[in-house]
Amino acid sequence: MSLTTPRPRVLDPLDLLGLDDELTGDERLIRDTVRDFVGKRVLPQIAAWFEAGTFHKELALELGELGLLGMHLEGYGCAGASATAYGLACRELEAADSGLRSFVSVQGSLAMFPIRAYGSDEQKATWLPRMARGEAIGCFGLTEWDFGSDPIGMRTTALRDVNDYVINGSKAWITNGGIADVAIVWAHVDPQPGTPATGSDVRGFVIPTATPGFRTQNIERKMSLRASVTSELIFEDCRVPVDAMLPGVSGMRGPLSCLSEARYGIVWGALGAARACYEVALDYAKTRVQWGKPIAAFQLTQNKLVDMALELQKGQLLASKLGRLKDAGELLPQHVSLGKLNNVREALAICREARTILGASGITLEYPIVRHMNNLESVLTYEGTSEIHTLIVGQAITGHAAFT
Ligand code: TGC
Ligand code: FAD
Repeated sequence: MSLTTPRPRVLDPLDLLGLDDELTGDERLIRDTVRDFVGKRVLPQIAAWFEAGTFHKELALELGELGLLGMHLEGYGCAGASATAYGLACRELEAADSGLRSFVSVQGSLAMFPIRAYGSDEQKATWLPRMARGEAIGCFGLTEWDFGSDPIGMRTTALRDVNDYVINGSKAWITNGGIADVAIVWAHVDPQPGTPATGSDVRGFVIPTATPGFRTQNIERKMSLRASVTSELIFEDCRVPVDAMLPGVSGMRGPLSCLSEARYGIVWGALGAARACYEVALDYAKTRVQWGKPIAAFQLTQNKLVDMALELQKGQLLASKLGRLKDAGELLPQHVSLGKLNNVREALAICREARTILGASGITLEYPIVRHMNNLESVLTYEGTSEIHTLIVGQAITGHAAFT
């Protein structure tokens, strides 16, 4: 006989299995704090920001005040939160907009994480406290115009000149680039002409964006992630001292390990965007009347809603499991690929299905669905495309690398 109090036998349409009931008190507090923040500060304005194509930089300070920047890191003003808490924050931020979660992912996982994990004491002390407070904004430059999924071939170089490195090249599609104070930039160091690039000479540099020879150019006319800044970083004889190099890592493991951190956040974040679309579609279906009854009463609409709710729960189970693995130090990059592949793919499918339930209304910015849908097109591509994550998992289960 069970001694626990039976739960009321009513399904929560947004959480059929009651998965959030398993959260700790601290995790619920983080969930509710972020939900409250985006509800008051972001949701009332996000459609206008998206339409105007602007990111409001002052949000950085507010996110810092909430302790969300680098929240899964220890020390230097970072909150040291659990992987699950970090995931929940990403989920609730992305329920508002993927651009907001992108900002937090890049700041915490792509810019602060490499400094925390591989930086010198001086780099950590200089940047991490200010970045945690949102006073300094970071970006991460790996991709180049000609090297996206296969970054090893990057052309950006850092050549040693006495006590400096001189950096030349460019990075493309860089989130936060045009508003950043510091860039984590990956480059081949002193490459030998004519030698095939293996990636072993790739090193990371911590570069203040005010350094002479460093400029940025924003990428305009995006139809996705419009409330996020995306830029090109350009280096023309950009001279940095040797101690700008991250001393603790060399080779592709450096940037790829940062990607694992950020991809983990996306596994959770995508669920937020999908949940927001499902919630709107469910409400709409209950009130939109055709043939004299709510469209929610039609079997085909119910079929859509049930599939959406089911995929949301499956995605949440996956994210929760990855969170437990991460906290136990057992999370493999391939686990993260499985999560990113599934949850972004399913989130996009949920948003598209939700859009059909709203009919014509679904295409306007009066509702969040088309915004989330368009945003998720970027999320499907960045941090490793769905094809690349398929190949990573494919290699793990067959033993054959099929990238080339
Ligand atoms: P490979 O030879 O397999 O590995 C090289 C070294 O790296 C290690 N490693 C990882 N470590 C941690 N996490 C991971 N995910 C790792 N993947 C590999 C590996 O163990 C090895 O270490 P070591 O010590 O033995 O040397 O790797 P590869 O260089 O052949 O890479 C293959 C491939 C295709 C998987 C990789 O290039 C890849 O993931 N490509 C996708 C590129 C990508 O995701 N770019 C993202 C750019 S950043 C971005 O999009 C930010 S969006 C920001 C936002 O707004 O949210
Ligand atoms: P490509 O690599 O050219 O791929 C094109 C297509 O070919 C894709 O469908 C891909 O899956 C497929 N493909 C490629 N190789 C294979 C293969 N071996 N087998 C099968 N199919 C394959 N990068 C950063 O470094 N920092 C950032 O902050 C950042 N932010 C971004 C923000 C936005 C809004 C966007 C859209 C991108 C951002 N990126 C960033 C870049 C992003 O990581 C790349 O776009 C992504 O890695 C894919 O590279 P690509 O666009 O060059 O596509």
